[in-house]
Amino acid sequence: MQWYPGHMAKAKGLIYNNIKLVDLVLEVIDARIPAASSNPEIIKIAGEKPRLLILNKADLADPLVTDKWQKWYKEKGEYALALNAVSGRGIREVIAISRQLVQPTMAALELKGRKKRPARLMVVGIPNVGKSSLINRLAGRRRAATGAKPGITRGKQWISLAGELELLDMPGVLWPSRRDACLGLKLAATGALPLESIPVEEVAHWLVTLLLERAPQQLRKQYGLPTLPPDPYQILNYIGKKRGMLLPGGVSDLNRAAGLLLREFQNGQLGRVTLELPAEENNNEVCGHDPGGIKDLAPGTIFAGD
Ligand SMILES: Nc1nc2c(ncn2[C@@H]2O[C@H](COP(=O)(O)OP(=O)(O)OP(=O)(O)O)[C@@H](O)[C@H]2O)c(=O)[nH]1
Ligand SMILES: [Mg+2]
Repeated sequence: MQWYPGHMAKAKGLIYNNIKLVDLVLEVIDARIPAASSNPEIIKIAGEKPRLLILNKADLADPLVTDKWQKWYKEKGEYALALNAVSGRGIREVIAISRQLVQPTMAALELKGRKKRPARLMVVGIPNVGKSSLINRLAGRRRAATGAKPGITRGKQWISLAGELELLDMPGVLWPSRRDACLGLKLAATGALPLESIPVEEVAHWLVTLLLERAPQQLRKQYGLPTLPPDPYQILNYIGKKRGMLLPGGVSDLNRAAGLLLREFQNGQLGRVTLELPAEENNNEVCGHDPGGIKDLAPGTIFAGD
């Protein structure tokens, strides 16, 4: 994934142009990092249009913490639904709430005497949160039918959904915007940044620190650790030995062990763990140690891929 200012400007332009056409914005965020994966700028861009937050990859997040996030959003007057866009769990609610949210707009149009039309939806979100999966879920076979036609224009495609809804067949790619000290670490740990572009050992060190706090037994079980040493590097060292990731001389290859741990975390093999709690003051709790070189980078730089 390459992401640099040129692309960012283009993505921004696409969102500005398309958002005018829709009645509801579905912002897909990662249920494991709801704050770090959302972009509050979308609220400004969307203006008066309602927004529905989709806490996607809910199957990988701690369900109790997801409940807390949902309550937290509700208190702020926002709608947030948990979803697994791969299995489809939660999709019915997404459709039902979407219909409710567009209802006032559609009623107002009708009052003005406008011709009745389906309500229009657009999916937005930062890279890798599951925008395409959601579109496929919502559209089902209908999308395949549209895409299968030869010579399809590159212009806008609307997919009609059940319940008088229409979906823009193209997600709006948002850019991460939070100036959170842990932003880079959180995006890297959840897979929003490719492993090749990040200092894997630093990210794994940070993640293990957090897992020691939130999911110590899962960590222990997954790697057959007899005890849990407090130093994350010792744990990575153990994983390297255990999985046969050795450097010449028989020492553990920490870089490979770190990559393995990140992949297994991203696959859910270390259990359902949420990396951020809803209270603002808790978001930086495990960033106490120096998260290293990627914490201060501007969002555009994080995605520069060089
Ligand atoms: N476990 C799990 N994986 C998911 C879920 N939704 C999407 N994924 C996976 O996450 C990865 C990214 O999903 P996409 O739908 O391609 O995400 P995207 O936002 O369109 O990504 P970009 O187009 O790169 O910005 C894929 O490997 C999906 O299978 C989910 O709810 N649960
Ligand atoms: Mg996509």
